Amino acid sequence: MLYPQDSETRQVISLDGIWNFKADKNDEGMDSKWYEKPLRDAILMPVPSSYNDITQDMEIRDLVGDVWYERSCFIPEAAKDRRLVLRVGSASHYARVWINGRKVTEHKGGFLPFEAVINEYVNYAEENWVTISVNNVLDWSSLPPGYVDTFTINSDPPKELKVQQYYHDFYNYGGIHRPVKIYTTPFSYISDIDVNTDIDGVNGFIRYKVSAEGECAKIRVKLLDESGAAVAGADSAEGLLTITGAHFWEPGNAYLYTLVAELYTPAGPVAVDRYRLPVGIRTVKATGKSLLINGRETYLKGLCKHEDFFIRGKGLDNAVNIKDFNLLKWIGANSFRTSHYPYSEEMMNLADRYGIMVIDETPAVGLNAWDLNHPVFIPEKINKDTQSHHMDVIRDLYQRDKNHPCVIMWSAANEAATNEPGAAAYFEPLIREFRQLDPSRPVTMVFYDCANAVESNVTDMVDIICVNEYNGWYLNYGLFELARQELSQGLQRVYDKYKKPVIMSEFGADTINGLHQNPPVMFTEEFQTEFIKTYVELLDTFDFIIGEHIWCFADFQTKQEVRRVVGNRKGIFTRERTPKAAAFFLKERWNNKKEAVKNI
Ligand code: GCB
Repeated sequence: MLYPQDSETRQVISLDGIWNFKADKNDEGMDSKWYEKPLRDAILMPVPSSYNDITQDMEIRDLVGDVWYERSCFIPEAAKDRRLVLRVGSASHYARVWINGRKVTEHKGGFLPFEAVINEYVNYAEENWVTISVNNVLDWSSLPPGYVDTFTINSDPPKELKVQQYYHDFYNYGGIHRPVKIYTTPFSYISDIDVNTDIDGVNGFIRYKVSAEGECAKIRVKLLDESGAAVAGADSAEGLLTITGAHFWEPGNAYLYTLVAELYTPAGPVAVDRYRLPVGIRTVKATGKSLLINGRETYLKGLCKHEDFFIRGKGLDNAVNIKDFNLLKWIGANSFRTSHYPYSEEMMNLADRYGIMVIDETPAVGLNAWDLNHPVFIPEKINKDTQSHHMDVIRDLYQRDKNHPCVIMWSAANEAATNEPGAAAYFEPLIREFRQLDPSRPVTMVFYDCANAVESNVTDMVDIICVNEYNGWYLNYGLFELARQELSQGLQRVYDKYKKPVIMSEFGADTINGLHQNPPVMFTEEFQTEFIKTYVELLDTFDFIIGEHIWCFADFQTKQEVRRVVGNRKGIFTRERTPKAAAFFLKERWNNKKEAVKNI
């Protein structure tokens, strides 16, 4: 799936801005066909943004159900001979789209884009109305999964209170979270591009395939270096480009070539469609104890992130994203995980450009009730429907992100109850699918602690084992020596059993910015620093550990519960991106620790 872009043959019209909005508090919009007429009593709502924190209305914040968005737009007459595609970057979690009252498409899943050809729905040189309903309900077939509890409040008249329940630890923000665009292509157009890169000594290779729809007489490709000079090219839809003395894409040194693909029809010598794809030449490989990037043993230094900020919740914010990359650079990180769902395409584009490696994760989080007496991999809960949606997500995620050099591995899930008997049959086809789609990248999964990784029925299926640990925080509170000893034994057991590289993919402590005590106690900045220091010093003693990702980058919003003080406070940065004391410790450590350890 190609990211919409302007070119000589394509145009992108942004529908971002202020939309009309109505929360469907009485669940009547669909039956009353709100898509047929302008919304009544609508309020204003920014797009992209979560709607939850925009108003002062708690009922809107906590709504479980549909919200409606609507705006007008014009399609110029000049676009009449173009294919028109409406594309929504993401809407959480179920979206239905109408144009001028006619249903165009619907889409399940809150973290991936969807699009539809809209030529037959639009008026030219006349106002068009786009209506999108977005439902935020999580059920057992969605990712993340959840369920809704319903209570009756004995008011007069009595009212029904719906409460969304879920096991994952981030706020269930809803709304249109990523850009909405209409883009044009010619009717004969480039529909997809696949690239796969390889290296040999100083030379780079790009195996490419350009797919097209409509009439196609010829496909031509040209590879430009960063100065714009052509360094390779071919007159075929697929093939191999050789770049002698290539610049490789490396962490911290992100060289991007541009593959210009052109489509010619029998009509003439002028390209009817042109698409420019950034390409980074690099290889990724997992071996016994190592992760190799371009054949060099590489250590991941970084943090897990969230898409989360004040007011806009999970709405795309380019200012925050660029700030975050500057903070990653400042602290000396070379990587992050898209915990716990696919991030925006805009974020992935930035990671390519900043040279930050990404573990790309599906939204499979919260597949765990944390209670062996209440298993979740059973027919009434995480079942065939969940699995089939998970499969769709894997295919769509691969299609969206396959060409990003920043993506160095796929993560199938976070902290699922993989020790339950039903988990293996659930995950086996999913992990197999990732592998079949993409033999060029390792597949991982995140286990909730060493014991889980050792006991789980799934661990053996992945190439790299990601382990989260909170020993010293959720257990053995503040007992650093004991935590270190147990963690050491646990990690050794994981490696001894599977003989695969291990990433310490989460470890951290809630820390309220400005709280101090020495010797350290929980929640103080001194404690967070000491906790992280204890872990990383231990990690340095193992040769099978290929990376450390702190939980987490910044404080973030969660649902309300007694463990959380206005959200999860394990950030190394506050939610407004102020460094806590541990940030300075990590900056010192990471800036002095080489990511490329040795050539293999
Ligand atoms: C975890 C989860 C993460 C939580 C974190 C915590 O293991 O993967 O989503 O936010 O722990 O802080 O409890």
